[in-house]
Amino acid sequence: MKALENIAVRAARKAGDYLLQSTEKLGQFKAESKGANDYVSTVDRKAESIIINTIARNYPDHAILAEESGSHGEHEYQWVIDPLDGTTNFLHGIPHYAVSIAVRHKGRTQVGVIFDPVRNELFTATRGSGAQLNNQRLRVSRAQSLRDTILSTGFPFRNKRRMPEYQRIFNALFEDCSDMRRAGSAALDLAWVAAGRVDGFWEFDLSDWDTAAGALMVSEAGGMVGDLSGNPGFDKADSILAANPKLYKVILQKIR
Ligand code: 2AM
Ligand code: CA
Repeated sequence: MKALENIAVRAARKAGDYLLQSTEKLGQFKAESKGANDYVSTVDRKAESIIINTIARNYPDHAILAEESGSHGEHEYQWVIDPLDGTTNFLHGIPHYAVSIAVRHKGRTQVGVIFDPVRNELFTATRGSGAQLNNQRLRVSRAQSLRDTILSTGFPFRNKRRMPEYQRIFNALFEDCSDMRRAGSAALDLAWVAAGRVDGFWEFDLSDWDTAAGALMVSEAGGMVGDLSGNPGFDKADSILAANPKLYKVILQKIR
């Protein structure tokens, strides 16, 4: 597994460094209508091909599931890739986005890597070996109730019909927690739960590549990941909830 993690780290760093360099040119395109949008799509695809080429040089047979190019190949090992998580932030020049790479064996995530190039923070996890930030061991927060907690969330901005359902949960949790954050990168939200910077994270309608690496990160840091109905074998497409095991239960009770 260490060999797989090393390749995932190499790919994530290369792509992240490329993203960071690319922000410098963003201003030039902002003046044109759709200019910045098209530029970011190009950057996104290029970052993805940097990652896929790095993997293919080492593991040419492995299967890939990537946000931009979709699913290709069939193999016991599958790499799940989000080359730019936090696209909206990136587009607007907000320095909060990441590269997320997971490696699955027979459907089970074994390695997760999330790289934040802006802060040069590398989050890594290998199943059974814990989670690290720049090689320092991570642990989820110890909060036993919502009191004094900060919860991170994402708005259902692509599916605004879910706003009433979202607001009901938001209101219930906001009553008891200290405050909420909406930073705009689900991969970093999960990495920050693993790091204990935020006590929990919840969002609707995410994709596999947003959460694959982060979910392993949280569980290897002692946390729990499931959905807002309490399913641990969760359907990420519906919702995700991550927190320490006790707080996870407290949140479910509060929103029920
Ligand atoms: P992205 O930047 O790669 O698009 C923000 O709320 C989070 O939701 C980001 O992690 C963003 O990933 C993700 N996201 C946005 N739209 C999405 C969609 N239609 N499906 C899945 N994830 C989405
Ligand atoms: Ca994403």
